[in-house]
Amino acid sequence: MVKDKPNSTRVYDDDGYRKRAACVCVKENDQNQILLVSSSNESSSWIVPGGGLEPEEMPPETAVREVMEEAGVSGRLGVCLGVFENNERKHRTTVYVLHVTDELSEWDDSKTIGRRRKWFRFDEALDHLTAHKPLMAQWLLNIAKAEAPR
Ligand code: U71
Ligand code: MG
Repeated sequence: MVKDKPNSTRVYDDDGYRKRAACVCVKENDQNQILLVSSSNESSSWIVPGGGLEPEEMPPETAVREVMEEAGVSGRLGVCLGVFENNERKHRTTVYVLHVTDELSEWDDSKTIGRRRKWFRFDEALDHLTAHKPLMAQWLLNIAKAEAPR
């Protein structure tokens, strides 16, 4: 099922959940560094970049596209951490690890909505997400299990 919203089209699964994809962005040579972006609605809170699938898109494409749009970074797509659902907001997000190798100085959301990005130590990123997006904090805890680098 698809549904239009301004500038994009939302895609839903059979349960009526909106389909999303996202990347937990880690530094290529230092997996203890996690990149977060400012929230579009609340610029003082930090979130994991991601967004809704477009029609015909597969989750890995969406994840890479959203991270470029929202954070202006790209790199090597790593493991899939799983599909995480938000029952309150009715969406499901397929989450990948992205090993970041390239950072643009300007990107779509920096120019259009002044979205910021920032590298955090793993524990700092976890604290921010726990405070404002506790379900996203779970994504981070999964990376520790999936790649066990620290
Ligand atoms: C917002 C909605 C929204 C979602 C948006 C959320 O714009 P964004 O990419 O930063 O994320 O805002 P956020 O996480 O930055 O605070 O949440 P909010 O609670 O602030 O209204 O998410 P939710 O409420 O559904 O959880 O989703 P829609 O449905 O309003 O578009 O955008 P999302 O899912 O990332 O999509 P996209 O493709 O625009 O990036
Ligand atoms: Mg988004």
